[in-house]
Amino acid sequence: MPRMLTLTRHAGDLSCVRAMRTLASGLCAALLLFTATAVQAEDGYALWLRYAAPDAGAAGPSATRVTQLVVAGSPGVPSATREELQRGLAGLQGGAPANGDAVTRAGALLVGTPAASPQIARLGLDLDGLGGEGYRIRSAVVDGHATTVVAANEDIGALYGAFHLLRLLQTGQPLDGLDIREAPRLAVRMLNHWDNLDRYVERGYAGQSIWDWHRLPGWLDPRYTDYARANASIGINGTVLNNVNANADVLTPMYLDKVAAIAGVMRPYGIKVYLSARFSAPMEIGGLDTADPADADVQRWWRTKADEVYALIPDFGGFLVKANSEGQPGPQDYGRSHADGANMLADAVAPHGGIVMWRAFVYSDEEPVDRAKQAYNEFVPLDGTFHDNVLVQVKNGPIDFQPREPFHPLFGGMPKTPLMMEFQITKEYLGFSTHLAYKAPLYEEVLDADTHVQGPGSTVARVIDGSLDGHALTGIAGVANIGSDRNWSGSHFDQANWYAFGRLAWNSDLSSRDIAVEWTRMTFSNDPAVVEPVVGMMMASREAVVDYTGALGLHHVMGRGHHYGPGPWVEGGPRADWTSVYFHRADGNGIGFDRTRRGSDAVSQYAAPVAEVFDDVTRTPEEFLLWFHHVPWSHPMRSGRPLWDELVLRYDRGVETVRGMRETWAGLDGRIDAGRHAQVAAFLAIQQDEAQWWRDASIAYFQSISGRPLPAGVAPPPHPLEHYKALEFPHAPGDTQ
Ligand code: GCV
Repeated sequence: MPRMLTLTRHAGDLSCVRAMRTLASGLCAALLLFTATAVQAEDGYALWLRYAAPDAGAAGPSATRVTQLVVAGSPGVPSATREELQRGLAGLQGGAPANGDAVTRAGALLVGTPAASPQIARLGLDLDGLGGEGYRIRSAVVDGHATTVVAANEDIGALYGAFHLLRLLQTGQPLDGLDIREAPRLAVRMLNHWDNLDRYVERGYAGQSIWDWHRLPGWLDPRYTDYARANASIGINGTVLNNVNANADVLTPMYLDKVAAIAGVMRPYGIKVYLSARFSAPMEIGGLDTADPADADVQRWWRTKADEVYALIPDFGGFLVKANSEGQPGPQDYGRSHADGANMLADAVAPHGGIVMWRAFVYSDEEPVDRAKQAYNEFVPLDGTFHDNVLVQVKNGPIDFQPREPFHPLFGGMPKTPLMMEFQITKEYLGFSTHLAYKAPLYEEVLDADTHVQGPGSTVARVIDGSLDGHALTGIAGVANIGSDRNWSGSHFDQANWYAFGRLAWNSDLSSRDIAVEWTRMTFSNDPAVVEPVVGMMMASREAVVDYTGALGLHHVMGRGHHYGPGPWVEGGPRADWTSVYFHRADGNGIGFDRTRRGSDAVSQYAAPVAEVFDDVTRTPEEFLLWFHHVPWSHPMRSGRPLWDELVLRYDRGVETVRGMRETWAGLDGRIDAGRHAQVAAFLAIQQDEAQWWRDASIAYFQSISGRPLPAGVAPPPHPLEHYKALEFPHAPGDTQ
C-alpha cells in the first residue's frame, strides 16, 4: 500500500498555531515537520480494518492500552490471530505491545483456547454452548495481573474474538469490565462469487475477478490474504469461487490445483472453499454421454471427482448448483427432479463431510404460471426428499433481488428441508457501484419478516437459523460485490454492504443502523460530526433507490439485459418474463400485478394470516401494493392522494433524498480524507443525475399509459418518452456474457 507523508489534523496543529505567534517561522516549520504523521493513503483498500489511531474529536477513545500480547497456540489460525492483533494494536495504539508466551504484566491481552493456554484453562470460563466458532471476551485477573481474555473452544473462535476486540478498540469502546459471549446463529456464512474463469464478473461492478486464475497456483496475490482477513473479521466462513452459471473446467485437475492454492490461503482464517458445479460436467470434461443423475456411470464420475477434490483440499466445503434455470443444465433434462440431482451430488461429497447448496431460483417462460409462483410450485412437493447434507438456497424474494420484494414464500413452505438465504450484495438492481444504497435495511426487513407459519414470531430469520423446524445445517449466502478495484467493491460505500452482510449473517438481531454506525466509525471516523450525517445518509439511501426506480411494489422495470437504468417500456424479446410490462401490467385503467386469489393467486403460497393481508387491497402494506394488486390510477392512498399522484411524488422524493445526501456529503469536506471524499462526491453526482433520469423516464412512460396530468407543481420530464427509449448502453458492465 502506498504511504505518504501528510499533515494530519490533530492537537499538534493547534499547538503549532499558538507556537506560530511566539516562535520564528523557521522554528515553527521544524515543529510542523516534527508533528507530521506518516499515514496510509486513504484509497479504501484497508476496508474497515484501517486500525487508524483515534482521531481528534472521537467520542470516548479507549483509555486502556494493551501492554502485552499473548496468543496461545501453534501455526495456522493462531498465527493469523497474532498477526492481526499485532497489526491492529500497532495502528490503534501507535505501537505494538510486547509479545509473550504467558501473561506477566497488567494490561495484557490473552487469547486462545483452554487446551492451548494453562492460564485460560485455570480461569474456568464457561464456554459451553459456544461451539467451535463462538468466544468469550472477559476482563479478568490472570496470575495477579489485570488482563483482557479472549477465550474459545477452538482457534477459529479465538480469531473471531480477536476481531471483536479490535472492533471495540476501533470504535472507541472502553476495555474495562468486559463480559461478552458470542456465537454465530448460522453454520454456513458465505460469499458467492459470480466470477468466470476469464475473470469477468457477472453483475460485478468492481473490476475483474480477484481470482487471478491464469497466474495461480504459482502467484498467490497478497490480496487473497487481505480478502480472508476482511471476511474473517465479520465471521464469513465460506466462499464459492466461481459463477453459478458455471464452467465445468473448474473441476479439471489444472483448475483444482489453483483452487487448492486459494484454499491454502483461506484456511488460517477459517474460510472453506466451495465451487459451483456445472451439472453437465460429466459430459463436458468426463467424456460421458449423459449427466443423468440416475445413471451409475454419472454417479461414479461425481464420486470419483469428489474424492479427487478432497484429496487436494481436505476441508473443501462442497458444491453450489444452479440447475434448470436460465438455460443451465440440470436433472430435469433427464426427467429427474431437483432432489434427484441434489442428492446424487450430496452422496458424492457426504463421505468427506461436504454439503450441496441447491438453488431454488428456477422459472420457465414455457410455464404460463406467474413467475413469482414457480419456485414454490417446483420445490414444495420435494420437501423432505433431500438428503441430510443438502441446503436449498432461496433468494430473499420470489423474483430477483429487486430493490424491494416481499419475502420468498418458500421460507416457511418447506419445513422438512433446511433453507439457506441468498442475498445479493452486488447492486445489480440498485444502481451498480455508483449509487449509494446501503442494503442492510433490505436484509433486515427480510430477516424480520414474519412468515406466521407457526404463529406470530415465525420470522424468516428463524426459518433459516433452523430454530423453527429443528435443523442443524443452516446457512446464508451473499452474492459478492468484490473485484480487482483498489477499493474492492467499486465504491467506498459498497464496502458497507459486504460488511453488513457478514455482521447480519453472524447475528440477525443486529440493527442495520447499529451496523452502519460501527462501519462508519471504522471506515471513516469516530468523530460524531462525521458518524451522524454519514449514518443518516446510509439509512435513507435504500428507500431513496426504491422511490426513484419505482415505489409502491413496482418491480423489474429496468433496462433489458444489462439492467442499467430505467426500462418500464421493455416488452417483446425472447421471454415475456424478462420484460417490464409482464410485471407492471400498466394499462389505461390502472397498474400492478394482480397476485390475489382473483388473479395469479401467488398470495396463497403464504401462510393464511399473511395471505389474508396480501389478498386484501386495504390491508396490503403500500410498499407492496402493486406487487400484489392491479389497482386503478385513481386508487386512494393513505396520504389521501390518488395512486398516480403518489407514485409521481415518490419519484420526486427519491431524487430529493439523493440531492440531500449529496449536500450532506459536501458538508463533510475536510473531515474525510480528500481522496475518498472526492470519489464519493463524484459518485453522488452521478447518482443524482441517474435518479433524475429514472424519475423522468418512468414518469414519461407511465404518463403515456395513464394519460393523467402531473400533480400541481410537479415538473414535467424534460424530454419526450422516445428520447429515453432510444438510449442504448451496449457496453454496460456486468451483463451476462
Ligand atoms: C448468475 C439474475 C441475474 C443473472 C444471474 C441470475 C441467478 O437473473 O441477472 O445474472 O445469473 O439472476 O441468480 O442465477
